[in-house]
Amino acid sequence: MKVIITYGTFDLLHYGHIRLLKRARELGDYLIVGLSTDEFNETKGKTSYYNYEIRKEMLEALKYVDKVIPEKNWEQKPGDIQKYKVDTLVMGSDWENSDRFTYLQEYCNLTFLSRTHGISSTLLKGNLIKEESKETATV
Ligand code: C2G
Repeated sequence: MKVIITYGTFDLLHYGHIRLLKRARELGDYLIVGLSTDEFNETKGKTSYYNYEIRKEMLEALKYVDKVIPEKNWEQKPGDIQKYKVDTLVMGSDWENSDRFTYLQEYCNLTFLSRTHGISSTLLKGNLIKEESKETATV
């Protein structure tokens, strides 16, 4: 069984995430997602709109995702790769050549897939906050 792993925050799940997960799953037979915990997001300088439990619930509802594990730090990846006998680590192209990932090629294959343009959690969060402030202004 070819095991694939990917990591991320996956906040405000959108079609950019879905296209990444779909393509990652198509590279093997089983897809594990290392989902950034709220605490880890803080170290990444990110505050997600949805907390870890909700983001996990949404990912587990996807047919492309077979297992979700917590991503608690940058250093856990070699251990995850060995524990789950990962064949390939997949990330979006924005991570290509990042030293957060290049060293992992000694543990498994690395594949970077093109990032989907025009959509991001940050964009959606900004729109959400704008809409919410409009609603409160009209109340
Ligand atoms: N992604 C994408 N297209 C988008 C947005 C995101 O392909 N429009 C991909 C990213 O490249 C990443 C995955 O979806 O591979 C998850 O993106 P984020 O939730 O933004 O994850 P990130 O903050 O990049 O965290 O250890 C790795 C980190 O946890 C990655």
